[in-house]
Amino acid sequence: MKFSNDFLFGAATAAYQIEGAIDIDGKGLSNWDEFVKIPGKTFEGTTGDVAIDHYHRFKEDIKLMAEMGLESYRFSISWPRVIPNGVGEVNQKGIDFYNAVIDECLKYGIVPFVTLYHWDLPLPLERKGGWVNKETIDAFVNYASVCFNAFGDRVKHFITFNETVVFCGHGYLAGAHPPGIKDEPKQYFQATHNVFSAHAKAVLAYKELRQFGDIGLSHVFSPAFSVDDSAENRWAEQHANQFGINWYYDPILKGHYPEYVTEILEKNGWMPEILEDEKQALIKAAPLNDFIGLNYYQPVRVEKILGEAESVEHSRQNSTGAPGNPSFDGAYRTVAMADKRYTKWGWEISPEGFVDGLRLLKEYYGDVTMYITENGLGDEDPIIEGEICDIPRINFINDHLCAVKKAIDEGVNVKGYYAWSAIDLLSWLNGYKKQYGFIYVDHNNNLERKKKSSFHWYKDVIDSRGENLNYPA
Ligand code: BGP
Repeated sequence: MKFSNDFLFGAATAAYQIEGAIDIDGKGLSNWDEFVKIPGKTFEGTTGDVAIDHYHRFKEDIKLMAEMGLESYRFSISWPRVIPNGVGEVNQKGIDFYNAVIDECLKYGIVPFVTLYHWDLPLPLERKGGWVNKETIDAFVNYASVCFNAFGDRVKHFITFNETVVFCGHGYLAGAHPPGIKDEPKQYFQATHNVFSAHAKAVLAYKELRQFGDIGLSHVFSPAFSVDDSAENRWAEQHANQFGINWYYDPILKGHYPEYVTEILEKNGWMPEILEDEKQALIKAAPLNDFIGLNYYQPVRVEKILGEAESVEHSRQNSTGAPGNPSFDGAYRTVAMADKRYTKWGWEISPEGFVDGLRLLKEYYGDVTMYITENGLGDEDPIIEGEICDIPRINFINDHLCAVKKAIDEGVNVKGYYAWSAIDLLSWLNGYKKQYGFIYVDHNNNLERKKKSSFHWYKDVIDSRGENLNYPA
């Protein structure tokens, strides 16, 4: 029951959620630095101004990760720390910081897995239209090239974008992430297309440098399953997966969009503007992607909306991931089911859905290399006699690693697993209350770090290469 020796056991974070130091050492402001200051946008007004102060404590944090036996650390680079205005001058102190983080990882033999864009867009670019503005594509490719040149000698795994569906969906449909726009499907599809174009052009730029590393992108993977066997709900499942999976992976892996979706976009006037050079970049880059990343937290259970389309009053609460909303096009709704298990935040716990979803991806995209770039349990961890006893997290990760092993044994090509998160950090909309880490951060005591039960458990899993997992009978 061991995972192969080249399988990477890792854990992940993202810059805005850990670094703090938002205006130190030449860093420019990001769209998030501004957005979190708008009243009501985040849980109890929490911000990443200080976060967990990783900017000043990264050595201590990476030392702990090494002690945990982590083989790989996925973290993101803050674009405005590297290029404060998004374009133009490069901030050497930003480059120095990430060089130090990378070198610290390598000192312990930890493989750095670097995300270039985990949602913090330089503010001047957001002001000029953000991802709807095509200038952002070139700005990203330039920023990516700066990173390849600065870090590519030591970083051999790059993720261009994290979860396009989340930052564009929340940005242009739900209004819950910057730029806070609601119900604008035309802008939403334009933003996603611009992101895919930026990805494709960055892949081409990377391959031209011949740095002999791997590049891909990460998508939140929430496979849709019908609530029952009825024809209409089966239709809802297909429809949801076309919009939620194929729209996101087809342009990357096949170099073109799924016809099912484009026909609907044409009919509704939602089709994005696709320039010829972007079309060519997608086609050329498709075979050059080395992997896809999957962030799996939960599947979605769907049923078709019969009759009048429902509308939803968007709020922070109904944008934080629990089922219960109609789809943007009013075609189906996501539902919580009586026979399923849910977290305190209403996210379904389903390792079975993970295996089924991985099977589905294999069916769609064949033998593509995959990394699970996020998976984990958001919880309020119990503290008993000073110990952080996060047993539910241990059970969650155990069951999901077993699901990954099962899929691998069935021939799905998964090369690594990154728990979300390495250390407790800021949840974008849920503040510091929702914890994910192996390492606890005490916000009442100078951000002191403390190992949780799961820290010791994950170390044992890595040491035994998964042999001591509690596999289902
Ligand atoms: C993913 C993001 C992460 C992280 C995680 C947990 O979508 O890539 O950055 O935040 O979700 O989400 P939450 O903090 O909302 O529970």
